[in-house]
Amino acid sequence: MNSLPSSAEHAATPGATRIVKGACPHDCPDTCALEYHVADGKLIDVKGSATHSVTGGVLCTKVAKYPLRTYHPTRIKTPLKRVGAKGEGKFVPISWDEALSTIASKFKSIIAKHGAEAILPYSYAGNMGILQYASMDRRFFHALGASQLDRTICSSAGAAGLQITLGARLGTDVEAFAHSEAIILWGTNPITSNLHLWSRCQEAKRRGAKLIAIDPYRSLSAEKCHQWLAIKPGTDAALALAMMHVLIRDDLLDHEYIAKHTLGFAELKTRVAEWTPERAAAICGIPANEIEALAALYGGTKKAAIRLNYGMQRHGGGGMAVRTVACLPALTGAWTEASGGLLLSSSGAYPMNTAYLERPDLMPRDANGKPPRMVNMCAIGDALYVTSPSRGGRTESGWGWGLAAEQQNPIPLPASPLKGEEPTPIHALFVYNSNPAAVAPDGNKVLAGLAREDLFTVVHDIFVTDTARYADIVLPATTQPEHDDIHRSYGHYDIVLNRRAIEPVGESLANTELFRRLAKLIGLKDPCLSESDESMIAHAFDWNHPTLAGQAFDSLERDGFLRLNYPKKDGFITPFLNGSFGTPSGKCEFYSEALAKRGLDPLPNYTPPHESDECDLANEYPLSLNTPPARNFMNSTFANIEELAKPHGAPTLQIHPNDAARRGIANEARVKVWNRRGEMKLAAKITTDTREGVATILWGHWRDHPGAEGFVNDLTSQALTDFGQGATFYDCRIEVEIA
Ligand SMILES: Nc1nc2c(c(=O)[nH]1)N[C@H]1C(S)=C(S)[C@@H](COP(=O)(O)OP(=O)(O)OC[C@H]3O[C@@H](n4cnc5c(=O)[nH]c(N)nc54)[C@H](O)[C@@H]3O)O[C@H]1N2
Ligand SMILES: Nc1nc2c(c(=O)[nH]1)N[C@H]1C(S)=C(S)[C@@H](COP(=O)(O)OP(=O)(O)OC[C@H]3O[C@@H](n4cnc5c(=O)[nH]c(N)nc54)[C@H](O)[C@@H]3O)O[C@H]1N2
Ligand code: SF4
Ligand SMILES: [Mo]
Repeated sequence: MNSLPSSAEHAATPGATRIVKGACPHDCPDTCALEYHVADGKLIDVKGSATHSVTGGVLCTKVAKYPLRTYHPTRIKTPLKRVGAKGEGKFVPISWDEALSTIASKFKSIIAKHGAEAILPYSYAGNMGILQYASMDRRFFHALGASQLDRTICSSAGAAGLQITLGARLGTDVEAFAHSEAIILWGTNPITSNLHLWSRCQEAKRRGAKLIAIDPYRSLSAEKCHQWLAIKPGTDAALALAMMHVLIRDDLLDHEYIAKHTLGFAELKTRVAEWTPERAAAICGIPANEIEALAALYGGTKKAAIRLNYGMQRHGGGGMAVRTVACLPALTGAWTEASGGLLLSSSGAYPMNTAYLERPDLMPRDANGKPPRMVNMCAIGDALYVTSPSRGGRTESGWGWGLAAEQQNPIPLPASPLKGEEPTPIHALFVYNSNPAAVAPDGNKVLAGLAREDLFTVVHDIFVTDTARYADIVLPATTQPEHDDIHRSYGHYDIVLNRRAIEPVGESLANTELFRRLAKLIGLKDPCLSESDESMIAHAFDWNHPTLAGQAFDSLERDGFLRLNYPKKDGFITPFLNGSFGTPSGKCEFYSEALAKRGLDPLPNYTPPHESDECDLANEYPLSLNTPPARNFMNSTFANIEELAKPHGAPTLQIHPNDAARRGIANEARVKVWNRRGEMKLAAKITTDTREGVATILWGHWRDHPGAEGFVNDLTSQALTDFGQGATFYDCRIEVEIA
């Protein structure tokens, strides 16, 4: 490991508290600047930085209790070897030497027998630090020639939608929301998932702004807005098209902005002429007069901000929905006000040295110059479990995945995510920063895959998660105060530095150090595979880029954070004030030539969900299932911390009184929820918080949570979105009955 860096070096008097600057690593747009309070080498408290304006000295409940996680009694402290059956969770401690040499020799024999593509890394955003998320790990798997993982589980549909319309992942400055006159929370629940944006919304509300939530579920945030529009899941694009219809019909437009900075207004006008509020009302389940009022409010001020988030993306038409909603601010000229516009993600703002950090050039190429195959992480169930393109047979082949595909899932399956004539099955899975047994859709298939006797699985984590229970080797990972890192954000425009404050707990190793050691042991020779964390931190951004002009690493070290240079108005970043969109035309593209060239609809449109009210399954499975994240957890992270899990309680199925009455379900009755993919038993909670026709389970528990049998993601689907090949967790039909 590296020696403790400068900020941690000040040897304090015994008992005295030392403060080390950090960054929150969790998958949250706020990327708070932290202060680690350390006494006698122990982390005693974590506070939000008061000088970092976005954080404002405030943390969410989860991270405010961080020492509980860092020193949790169930933390993995040494490498472990499985001694029970896969899934049983029985392990014995082993040394790092034994663990790493087992992995190295297993990988070598798999490569010799099946080729390196039989090895698949599986990682996501357990740690969003630039180093711990994607640096040495990527270099290692690239040099090995392993299959590539397409990391699509969260934001790829929305990223693709934004790219088409705006050409960039940039948006309204989170701090400018405080000055908006109208705020639309569209498919987002910031009290849970974006606390520091919510505090700005509240400030705007106190100043007289009108707040509206568009959501099938009356979330904690929707409850505190002036109005809740209970939209039918997956129909947001229809609503946006009708809003544009009204804006154009009533001339609530910024003609100058449209003329200068947009492309295809005439074509858009023709398209939305068909989208009367009445037509949209029939699709969205929102009355036409409410659509009219929403459009009038939105068009009545340029200080109208849309916080658009993932609710609408996790449906078959999610990419098109984002592309369509993203057209709104250019029509009214809301981009000309700092407190107008739209925010989905700001992650595209940073001048990243991605090629340097990840070294894709290390990947081997086949005779046609193609790099190793790509496996979509949303379809890990199929990728692990169905190892043949014929899908039915092969149970006898020694791949050992047991149950026949038909037996497991009688509905027609999507094409195998393993491309090629006779694809090589995955023989080794290396999981870190993720928990696929809990977070990936179609969980029964994921578990059947993880249970394959011929699959060698390694899990690097802080706890024995639902996935780690299936591992052959489990490796202990550090928590954020135990390693160095540098962060970008997807909700603000700052770089935040994280300095190591304490020694690693037990024998835990950071992701970067793990892959450095493994590369050496396997005999991978490229010098980049031994680069230090400090050097990668220094090279993570292009410091000569205009967005960093006049800024220096030294100030980052001193303050813990710094803000990128972007056009400002009233002191806030206002990215599209003067147009400068990232699209091929440099304009906001109502009409997209890039889509037309691919034979796709070049204009905004409504694409129904895969499992819509009109689909073939709707009679058998009349309800939609919505499974957004719970406030006290971070995806499946924190759900094992008693102090956070207890206040949340057992999972419940929230169901509308009319849907409950039709099924004779009383409040708190135990119900069975099922579809052709899986089932779950839990208590019903009858409430008008979820719209009729939609049942809601707040998600984040681990599989073995008391009070429920079965699991949320056993019900969800591996089908992908229209753009970006993203996940469709909320595009899910179910039926419910008394258990
Ligand atoms: N506390 C906490 N914070 C988190 C997370 C967590 O698990 N816990 N997860 C983090 C991650 S990984 C992410 S990606 C973000 C997610 O951040 P957000 O996208 O803001 O997620 P939610 O806050 O759940 O809000 C999604 C809302 O969309 C609604 N919804 C579902 N379907 C539709 C639809 O078709 N249309 C519309 N309009 N709304 C719909 C849901 O009911 C839900 O209220 O949050 C991050 N922050
Ligand atoms: N039903 C349903 N399913 C969903 C969603 C939903 O809304 N509904 N949301 C989806 C979304 S948006 C996302 S982003 C995914 C999230 O999926 P994941 O990114 O897999 O999120 P987590 O469940 O938090 O798992 C992260 C794991 O990484 C570990 N970890 C943390 N830090 C480190 C580290 O430094 N090193 C290593 N090696 N491990 C570390 C944590 O302990 C944890 O076990 O889930 C998706 N699944
Ligand atoms: S999870 Fe989000 S709100 Fe909580 S401390 Fe981390 S960045 Fe801040
Ligand atoms: Mo996510």
